[in-house]
Amino acid sequence: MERKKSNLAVSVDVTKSKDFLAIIDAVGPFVCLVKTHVDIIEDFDQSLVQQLQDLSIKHDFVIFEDRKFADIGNTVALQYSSGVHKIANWSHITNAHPVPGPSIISGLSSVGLPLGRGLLLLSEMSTKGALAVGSYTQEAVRMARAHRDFVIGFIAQRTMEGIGMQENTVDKDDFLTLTPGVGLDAKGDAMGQQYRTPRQVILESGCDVIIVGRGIYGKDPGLVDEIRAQAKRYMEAGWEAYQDRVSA
Ligand code: 5FU
Repeated sequence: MERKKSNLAVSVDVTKSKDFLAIIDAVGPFVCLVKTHVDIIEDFDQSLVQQLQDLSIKHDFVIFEDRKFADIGNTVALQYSSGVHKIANWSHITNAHPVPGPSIISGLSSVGLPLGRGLLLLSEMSTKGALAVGSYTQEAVRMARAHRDFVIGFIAQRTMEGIGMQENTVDKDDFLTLTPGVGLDAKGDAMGQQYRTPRQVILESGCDVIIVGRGIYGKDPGLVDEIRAQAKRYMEAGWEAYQDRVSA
């Protein structure tokens, strides 16, 4: 993030490999991270993974498969390592719902730790009526603190720093907060998504990384110049908000 002066992650939620790779190559210079949902790609094969890894090296970004694991330890270990997608082989970071309890972290770390991977826990969500609130969020943060070798942060709407801690605790968490539900032009979609601006997310809510999908590639995945311009716009907005936060 510091090297590229970018706290922008782009979520590339398209169904064709050709669009997927073209968008990533266009936004690559502006992002610290590319977030994927590989299970929506209709013509997925292992060569796509190779091309994604090549782009990650070319543009210097981290790959995050937004798999949202949510099952027992044994099952998530198999889902992470095996099947069609073999996520652990190529995704630097993945994420999990804390709903099954700490065993989901043990299951995933049995695969991911030896490969040097990292995990994000979903302690909150961006959607209207999300149930990940209150004591659920607090317990998610406790689970993360108990597994600092593998959990590197959260998907959340605000920083999780200090949540569930006794007052006056000096211990600093140093977890990352990556935040979806970010848009400069829209307030939401027809399916419950809610958007806030990079300034609200980074400066007011203390998050680290903005995750932007349709705000960047939304109009037409073929309009590469427009996608590049939007990526630059969000990168500048995100970084400016971060600089304002750290200098405040
Ligand atoms: F965990 C979450 C969440 O709380 N909200 C989200 O929107 C994940 N997401 C993902 O971020 C979602 O699956 C999409 O891939 C992306 C947001 O895309 P958008 O096009 O910017 O709405």
